[in-house]
This record gives sequence, structure tokens and C-alpha cells, in this order.
Amino acid sequence: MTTKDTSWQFSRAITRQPGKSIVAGLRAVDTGTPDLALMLRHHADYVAALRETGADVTVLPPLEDYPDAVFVEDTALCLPEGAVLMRPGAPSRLGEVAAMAPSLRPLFDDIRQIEGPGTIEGGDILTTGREVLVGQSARTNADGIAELAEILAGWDRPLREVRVPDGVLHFKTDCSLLDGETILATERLARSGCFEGYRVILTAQGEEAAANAIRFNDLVLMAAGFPGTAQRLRDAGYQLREIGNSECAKLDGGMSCLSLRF
Ligand code: CIR
Repeated sequence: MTTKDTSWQFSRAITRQPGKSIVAGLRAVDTGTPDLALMLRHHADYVAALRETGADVTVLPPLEDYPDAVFVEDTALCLPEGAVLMRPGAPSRLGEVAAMAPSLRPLFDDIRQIEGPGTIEGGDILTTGREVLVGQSARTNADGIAELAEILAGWDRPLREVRVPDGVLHFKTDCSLLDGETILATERLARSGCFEGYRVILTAQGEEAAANAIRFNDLVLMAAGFPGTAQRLRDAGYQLREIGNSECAKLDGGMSCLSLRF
């Protein structure tokens, strides 16, 4: 097991600009058509915040054939030991993985692939200093988790399976790592007891959509518009950067979905 906790320290990130096809992105509930121009501005703010921490941030061009391709997190799990290419549970997103692979190959000596038949998406994986938590969801099933567990066992990384609440897209829709021992989570997820042994900061009442944040080096990036949760994080001493997320939210996306971090 990795003893030194570097689970929130990164030297690189990979992002992808949204394209015109974003209007056809998957969504659980239709809350309106995403505005590409506004999403691009939010995306630029996001990239700028990552860069501000000193990281090398790649911005890949849009992939018009894949409307959800801006949500790169779902295509791979990146760890110091190597990268694992995922196998998305959403059929329309399967091809995004092959499109991401060439960007990862030069950066990792060890690249593995989830071959199937199981499915698993990066949004269901939370890496902490002590373990890799994987949520079983509508996108990530037991077979996908078992295949990942086998790979991680070879890297001496313990994997713990948890359940994602019904109606929640991904595990990390409802939680984020803030530091080696602290998790930001919704009450509905924390109630399951899956974070026992960690310090948990709950999102404020009615602000569940703030849970998908990221700790990236010295900054915590969170979606703008959740003042109660922002205050809790500031009070706990975190340096916050609030990023507009109105357009990604229409497609059930948040801060973690927009990058691969390693
Ligand atoms: C989807 O349904 O796949 C996209 N519209 C949103 C993916 C969000 N990804 C993430 O939370 N890691």
C-alpha cells in the first residue's frame, strides 16, 4: 500500500474542450439545452485554476462524435503506478476511451485496460491515500469492479466496493476528497457509513450538487452557487476556487468529471 499520501497532489491534468455536439449529451432529467459558449468560458476558468497550481494541463480538442467527451474523468483511472482505461457503462461513451488512450500512452509505463464484459466509469472511483473506493452504480457493475480489483491488487492498492444511492449518477456525484483524511459528501451518501474512519464535511442543506468538487494541489475547485458549502470549506481552512458549472450541471457533470489528474 502507498504510505505517503499524495492523493491530492498532481503535476498534470488532461481535459477536453466541449464541442457543438454537447447539446446531445446524456442527462437524467432535461433541464434545458447547454449553452456551448458559456460552457467554454467555464471550461477555460477551470483549466486556468488547475494551471494556477503549477500543474501542466493539456486541453484536448472537442470530439464531436462523442457528445459527453468533455467528461474525460470517466475514461481512465490514473495512479502513480499506472493508468487503467475504463469501460463506460453508457454505450454512447465507449469510444471515448480509445480516443483518450494516445494521450496517456506516452505518460505511463504501465497501461491496463478493463476488457469487459463488466463496465466501470472513472466517476465511480475515489482514490484516497489509504484505499480506492469504487461505487456500484447504474454505470459501474460488479464485474467491472472485480476486473479493476485484480489490476489494483497487482499494484498493492486495496479496493473497497461501496453502493451509490439510487438515482445518483456516480459515486463522486456525491463526494470528493479534500485531503488525506477528509471527504466532502452529501448527507444521503455519508449516511450509508461508507466513510467510516474519515473526517466528513457535509454539503449544506439543499446543496447536494456541491459535493462533486476536487482537491487539486493547494486549491479546492467547487461549482459556483453553493454559498453554505463554500463557507463550510473556508471555515475548515481550504482555499476555494468557485467555477461556473451551470452548463455541465445540465448534463449531470461537475468539477471532477472535467479532468484526469495525476
Ligand atoms: C454522462 O451521463 O455520462 C454525462 N452526461 C455526465 C458524466 C459525468 N461524469 C462524472 O461524473 N465523472
